[in-house]
Amino acid sequence: MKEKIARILTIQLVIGLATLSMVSYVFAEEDIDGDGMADWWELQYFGDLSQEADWDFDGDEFTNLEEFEAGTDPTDPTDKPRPPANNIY
Ligand SMILES: [Ca+2]
Ligand SMILES: [Ca+2]
Ligand SMILES: [Ca+2]
Repeated sequence: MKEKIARILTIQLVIGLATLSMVSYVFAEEDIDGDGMADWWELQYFGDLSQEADWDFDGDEFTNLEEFEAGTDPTDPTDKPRPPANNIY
């Protein structure tokens, strides 16, 4: 009888951890200052939420929002979004 109870508790714990992971994911999408850039991303690169979406922190001519959407480093001018496909030809 005790073994059965122990197993049930283990399963509930695993379910609980999975639920916690989902909550963390939602938090990662959070955008408290409403500038379209996820706050974790702003904190990772700038250390705070003071940067605006249309600013160009590293001066590579791509806005912070464009770099966020492209997944490039907004503090590194050599890491920037690829030019539009029609410029290749
Ligand atoms: Ca934000
Ligand atoms: Ca930039
Ligand atoms: Ca950049």
